[in-house]
Amino acid sequence: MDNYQKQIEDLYRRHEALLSTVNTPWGEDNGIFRRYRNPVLTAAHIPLTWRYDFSRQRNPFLQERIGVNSVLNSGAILFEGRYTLVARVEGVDRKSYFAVAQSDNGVDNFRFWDRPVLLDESEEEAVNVYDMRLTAHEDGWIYGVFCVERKDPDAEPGDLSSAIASAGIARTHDLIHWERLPDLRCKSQQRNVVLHPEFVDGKYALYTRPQNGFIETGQGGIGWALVDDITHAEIGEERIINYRHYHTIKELKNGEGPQPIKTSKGWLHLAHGVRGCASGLRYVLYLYLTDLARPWELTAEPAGYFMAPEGEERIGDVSNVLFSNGWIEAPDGTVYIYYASSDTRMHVAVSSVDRLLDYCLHSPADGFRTGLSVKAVNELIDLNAACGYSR
Ligand code: M1P
Repeated sequence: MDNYQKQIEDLYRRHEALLSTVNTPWGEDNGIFRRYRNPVLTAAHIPLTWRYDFSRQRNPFLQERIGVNSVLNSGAILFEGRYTLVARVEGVDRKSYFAVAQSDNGVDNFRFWDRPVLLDESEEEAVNVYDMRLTAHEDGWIYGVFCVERKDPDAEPGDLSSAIASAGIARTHDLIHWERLPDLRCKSQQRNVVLHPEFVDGKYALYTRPQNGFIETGQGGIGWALVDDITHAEIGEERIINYRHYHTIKELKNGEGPQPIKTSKGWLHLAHGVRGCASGLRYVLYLYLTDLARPWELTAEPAGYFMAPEGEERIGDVSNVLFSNGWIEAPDGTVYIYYASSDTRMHVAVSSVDRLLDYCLHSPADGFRTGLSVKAVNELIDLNAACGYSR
C-alpha cells in the first residue's frame, strides 16, 4: 500500500474509533439528570466523504476541502425505534445546514446518514438556516421548524451585520424527503419557534419568540400563537406565556427549547435563559410546566437554571452557552436531553419524566427578591429539622 492510500486508511481508522467510542455516565447524579462523558456529535463526526476529496490526482496533499466548524443545536426524535438527531452542521464558511445522525442507544455511536438534508429554498432566498425543532404532530407529519436568516434589505450601505430572522417550516414522513412550506408570516422577527404536537381548538399551535430585531427580544418572552393553516402559516395575536424577569437567569432573553413532553401532570418544557455579565452572555437551561388542557398556562417553574455550562462545556465558539432544541422520551419514561455547549458540540444528559416532574413540582419558584430566597432556605431547614436533620 502506498503512502497516499495509507493516509486515507488512517483517516478512516481514526474516524471509526471516534464514532464507536463507548460513552459512560459522568459526574454526579444529582437526582435530576446525569451527564455523559463524551460529546455525542462533534465536527470530527462528520463523514469523511463530506470533507475530503479522495482522488490523488485532484487532492495530492490529501487536504480537507470542505471544513466543518461545529455540530450543534440538534432537533431530536425517536424515529423507527432509533435515537435520531437532526443536527445543525456549521461549516468553516459560517453557513449551517441540517444532517441526520442516529444511534441505537441514544448515548453513543451516532452516525450521520450518507448525505445532509436537502431542503428546498424558500420563495425568498435565505442566507442561513439553523436550530431545527422536530415535532411528530397528531396530523401524521413530522415537522421541522427552524430559524431562517436573511440580510436586512433596509440595512445602511456598509452595514454587513443587520439581519432578519424568521421561522422556516418543512415536513416529512421519512426524514429524507422534506416538503418545504412557506415561512411563518407575522409582524415581528422570530427565532426559537416550536410546533406544539397537538391541535388546540382545531388549530396548529406554536411557541414563539417575538423579537424587536435580529438580536433584541423586546419586552416579552416565550409566546403562544394559533395557526389555521400550517401550509400558509400566519399568526395574528401572540400571548406571552413565559416572561423574562429582572435579575433572573432569563433577564435578557429566553426561548423555547424542544417540543414539550406530554405528561400526566402537564406539558413539560425545556427552555434557555440568557443573562448578560462582564464576560458576555450566559445561556443556561431551565424547565417549566404548563396545564395539560391549556398549554399556554404556566403551572410550575423552579427558580433558576436546571443545567448550566460546566468544565469544558464553558469553552467554544460562543463560550458560556448551553442550548437545547432536542430531547427524546423513550418508551420506559427515560428522557435523553441533547444539548450543545458553547455553540460547538453536542452532548447528552439522561433523566426521566418522573425525575423532571418531581424537580418542577417540588423545587421552590423564584420569589424575585433575595428575602424570599432566604425564606425558601429557612423553610427547607425547618422541614429537615422536623424529620431529625438539624445540620
Ligand atoms: O449563541 C447562542 C445562541 O444564540 C441564539 O439564540 P437566541 O436567539 O436565543 O439568542 C441562536 O443563534 C442559537 O443558535 C445560538 O446557539
